[in-house]
Amino acid sequence: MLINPHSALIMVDLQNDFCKGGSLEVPDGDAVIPLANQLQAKFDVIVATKDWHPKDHMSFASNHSEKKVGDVINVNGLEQILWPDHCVQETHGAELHPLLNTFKIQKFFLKGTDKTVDSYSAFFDNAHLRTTGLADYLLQQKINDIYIMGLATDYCVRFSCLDAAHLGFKTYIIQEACRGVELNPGDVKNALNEMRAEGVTILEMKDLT
Ligand code: VGL
Ligand code: ZN
Repeated sequence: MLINPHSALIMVDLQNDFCKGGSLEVPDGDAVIPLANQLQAKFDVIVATKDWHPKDHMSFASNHSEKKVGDVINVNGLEQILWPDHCVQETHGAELHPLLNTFKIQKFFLKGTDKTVDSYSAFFDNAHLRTTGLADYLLQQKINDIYIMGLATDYCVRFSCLDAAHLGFKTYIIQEACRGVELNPGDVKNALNEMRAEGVTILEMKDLT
């Protein structure tokens, strides 16, 4: 398929902590980095997100006594999964994967910076109270179509795709260029089905050549 000129590539959380040896390693997460580099050649508007937490972030199990990774707590009425400490601001784990090309990235959008609320989506925090500025940025550049890839399929990629579709962007996910945490078997498949049901188009790399 042809990529129309009013398209943007959004690369989600291609950070060390989600890759091999990282604290919240996504299985085979590194495999998407070369695909991110290939995809960038096809786009003029390219943005990237970074999960960017203060070290006292409430999504870290370590910040709750008597809780462990994987436990689910309730924060202001929202379910919150507790994660290992990850993507702490200004640490190696929060840096982009060293093999990711960055010279075409126009702007970075940071999420999860407020210690009181998590933020999976590239657009809004999980309570949908604050925006990251990404939607306005894309609208200013007359973007209609959004292509999303990155980590992790069942969390940040999923919620970014759902918000993009709900905001009215024509939204594509490049399936092979994403990997999931898969805390429970089937999470990635379910996430893709949910996205499809909400109007997101699932693409393969070969569809874009
Ligand atoms: C993510 C869990 C916690 C992600 C971020 O990037 O998908 N997952 N923080
Ligand atoms: Zn996080």
